[in-house]
Amino acid sequence: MRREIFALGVVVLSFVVFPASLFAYQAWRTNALDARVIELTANVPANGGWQPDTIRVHLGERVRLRISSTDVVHGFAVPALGIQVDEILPGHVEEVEFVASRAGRFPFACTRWCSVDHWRMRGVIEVIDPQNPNPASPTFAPPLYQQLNVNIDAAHPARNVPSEHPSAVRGAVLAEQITVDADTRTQSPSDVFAKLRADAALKSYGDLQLWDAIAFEWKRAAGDDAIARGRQLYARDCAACHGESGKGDGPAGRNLPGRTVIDASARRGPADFTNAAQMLGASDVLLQGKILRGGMGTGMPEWRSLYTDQDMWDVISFIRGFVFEYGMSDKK
Ligand code: HEC
Ligand SMILES: [Cu+2]
Repeated sequence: MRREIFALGVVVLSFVVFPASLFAYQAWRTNALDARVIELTANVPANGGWQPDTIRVHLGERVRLRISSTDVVHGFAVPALGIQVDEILPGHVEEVEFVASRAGRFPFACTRWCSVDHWRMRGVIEVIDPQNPNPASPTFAPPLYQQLNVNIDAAHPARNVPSEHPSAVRGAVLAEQITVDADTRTQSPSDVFAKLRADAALKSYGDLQLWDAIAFEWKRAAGDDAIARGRQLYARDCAACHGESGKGDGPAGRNLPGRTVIDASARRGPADFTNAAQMLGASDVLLQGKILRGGMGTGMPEWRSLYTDQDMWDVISFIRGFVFEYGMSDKK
């Protein structure tokens, strides 16, 4: 009898009392910490972009953003806080809640191509610690291109250009015979080609075969997952200017600021990623430098405030496929 009462006790405790107290605790927590409600409206940049575009909150505060659109469909992302709202439909209110648990500046951006100037649609959430309202600005390690002294503003024509686009698919077949020993981040493909071409052991291979092996090595070093992630980032953030096919002919790239001001002979529209003579002369580090800093005086936006290092490597891995013939059509 004693035993049965004990067992019943255990059952009541584990199925009733414990869950109930957990539930009560959750409810108490949500009510106890009242969220600070902030209204945020999304407008195409021509109509003012984010209102407000600077959101200041205190460290430790629970914040509830109520986001609405006054015109077309927008998106909202704060990458550093892991916040993403895919769709903000006109006439609806999307709510996101977060606790401002870290002081600092957290850039946010629209993630939908809402208009030609979409990429200007950015803002920042500032989390201020009242105890320390003016902290020294954090120091970051300088980006790789600076550490390696790569001049990202210099022209980077390839020293060697293949007669046609190399193919990573053909290169896969050669991988057993041709060892491409290269650092695919810091060396440009054309420098790697020069090294292979000078290798007497590879004399029997034609130029295009060496290029194919290089194309495959770039793909292998990046990995299929990185290329697949890069494809998504590219579609969301780059294709409108650089074009679906990478040719620099996206609809948003046509009337960029700077294009009309600069010497008409200088092609300063979005870069053409299918141009082997240009792309093969650039190392991944150089491309990363341009992506994170943006092209001064042209419409190339900076991505340092929104992209992680991994995001940048992923998108570069994908872009390489426009010359190396991979990534565009494979489905994940
Ligand atoms: C608003 C239009 C626009 C968007 C969006 C854009 N770019 Fe660009 N991009 C440009 C322009 C214009 C240039 C040419 C800059 C120059 O001449 O220095 C450029 C240049 C570049 C270059 C330099 C190429 C080279 O060989 O020097 C890279 C790499 C690049 N963009 C990558 C990207 C990536 C990756 C994205 C998306 C994350 C992106 N761009 C989004 C307009 C854009
Ligand atoms: Cu937008």
